[in-house]
Amino acid sequence: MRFLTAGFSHGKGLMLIIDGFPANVPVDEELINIDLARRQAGYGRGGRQKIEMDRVEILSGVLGGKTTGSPIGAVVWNRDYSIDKMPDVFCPRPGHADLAGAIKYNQENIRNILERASARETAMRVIAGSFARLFLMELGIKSIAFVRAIGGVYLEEGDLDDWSMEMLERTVSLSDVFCPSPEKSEIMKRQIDKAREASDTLGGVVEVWIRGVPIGVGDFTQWNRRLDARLAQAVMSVPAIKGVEIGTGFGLGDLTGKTAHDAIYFSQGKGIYRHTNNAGGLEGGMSNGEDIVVRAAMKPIATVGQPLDSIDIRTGTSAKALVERFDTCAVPAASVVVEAMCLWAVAVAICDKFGRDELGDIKRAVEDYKKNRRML
Ligand code: EPS
Repeated sequence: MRFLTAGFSHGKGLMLIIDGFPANVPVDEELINIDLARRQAGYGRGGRQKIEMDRVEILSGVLGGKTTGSPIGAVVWNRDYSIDKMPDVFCPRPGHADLAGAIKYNQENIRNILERASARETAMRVIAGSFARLFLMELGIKSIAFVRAIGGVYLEEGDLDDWSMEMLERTVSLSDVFCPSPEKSEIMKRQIDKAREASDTLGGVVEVWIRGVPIGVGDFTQWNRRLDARLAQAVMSVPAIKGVEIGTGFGLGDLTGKTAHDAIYFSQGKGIYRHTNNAGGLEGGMSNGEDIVVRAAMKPIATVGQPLDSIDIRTGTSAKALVERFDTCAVPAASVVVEAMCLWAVAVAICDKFGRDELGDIKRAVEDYKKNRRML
């Protein structure tokens, strides 16, 4: 199962092809549109999101409300379709694809690079992730994404102890910055206001939990089949993401073996369980039945109102970097994109283990597996 995207930020639209998606998965277009709207939302977004109203148009692969097993084709049309009128760009923004892209593709006009490197492409990732979500929901697997930090304001680890997924969902949906704590949300919003006043931008940290993945998805026997490695690649592919952690991640390096690992217990009622989840639901590159927990660090958006030093790539003379319309903070949007990419990586790994042709076959394979493994 794979997907490809195409499209420019200010072109006619963005395109997605998903190849190898299971047949008979019910498709609710409104759920996809809700995910697209979540990506456009969040305090700190710029002017473009006031223009666009991203909605999916499915062109193939779905009939009678269900996938058919054929390639899925989908588009989002841009309202701001102004690519022919956009000014030429010669001064690369530090932190963006501008400089390396222009040199690599031998383009004097950086517009030819940034139109594709723009994070607008992530609308297509969200659609791919929504399809993965619709498939995983059929297997009882669900996810939640939220914002852990913006501009150095953190939701502390302990703040989420004993929170149910439902409570998280409710509080995240009520927050303008997709952070479950109302108090921290307000502080984050004030940070964003301050950055906006200073014509600056802010990054942060997003977090995704995926619940219900059966034990043993992913594989330790080859490097590229490890589910943690696939998640890391999927998440790192999101523009502006500079760090990925699974579970306690970097913090594990500070612990000893006795405290780092999640002791194993069993009871007839609960089955196999743990009291801690430092491993973030992954051991040996495989799911271990606990929540899969992925955290990602997003750098501040590279376009800033008071531009950094740069050069004119035609001459090498000093110049200020390009300033265009920009988001002060896109961390809430990034939580939606990172969630989509995690759902995609898990869906691919599920198909690797249980088959990918047809939903009923996959469901039966999962049930048989659970029945045939002791203690599952
Ligand atoms: C984006 C649309 C873009 C940017 C942003 C993401 O719109 P415009 O360039 O017309 O303002 O707001 O792109 C970037 C953050 C970037 O660095 O390229 C979107 O729809 O997500």
